[in-house]
Amino acid sequence: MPIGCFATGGARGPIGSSTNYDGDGDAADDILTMSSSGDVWTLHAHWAAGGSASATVPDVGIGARPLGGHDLDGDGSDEAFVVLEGPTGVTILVFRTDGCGLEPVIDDASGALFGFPITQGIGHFAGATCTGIGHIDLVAGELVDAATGLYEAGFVPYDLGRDGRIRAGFGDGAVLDAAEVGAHARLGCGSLPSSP
Ligand SMILES: [Ca+2]
Ligand SMILES: [Ca+2]
Repeated sequence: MPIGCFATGGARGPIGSSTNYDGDGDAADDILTMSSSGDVWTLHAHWAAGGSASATVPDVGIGARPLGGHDLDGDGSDEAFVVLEGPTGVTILVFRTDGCGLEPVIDDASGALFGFPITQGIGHFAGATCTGIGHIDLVAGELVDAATGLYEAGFVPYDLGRDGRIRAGFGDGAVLDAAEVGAHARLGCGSLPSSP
């Protein structure tokens, strides 16, 4: 049983929107909060045993808030999911606990932060499903035939490695009707809200 993360100093307790998760895997609830100062947004993990860790959240549009935790790679510690609010939907960023610090999950192909959209707009949609330890499937599609209401969708599986980098696998395509789009245009990762 891990003893959990702690540090001397650092603010303890929620600042604005907060949510519980277990970022250090000690089975005690830690707290995720967001703060902003000018254009700089910062995610904070407040450890149950005391102290906190933080990471800068880049490219925040309208606003950002912590969504909650899900152990994406099965190492016993929750990854932190953060919602970036945009004009046409939301993008989800994922942060992992590295030692007792917070680090963003990196897209191995681009070297940039890994982010995925959850949207359902006019003629397009995107969603994501956690499909097993280390795996997340992203789906996105567009309306291709207004008369029949059929969407052309692509599914791509991603694997999160213990190095904190996430890698795309081979994608697959499908044609979906409106009801199927509604079922896929959401987040499906454990107890996280499906429509962030
Ligand atoms: Ca904990
Ligand atoms: Ca984990």
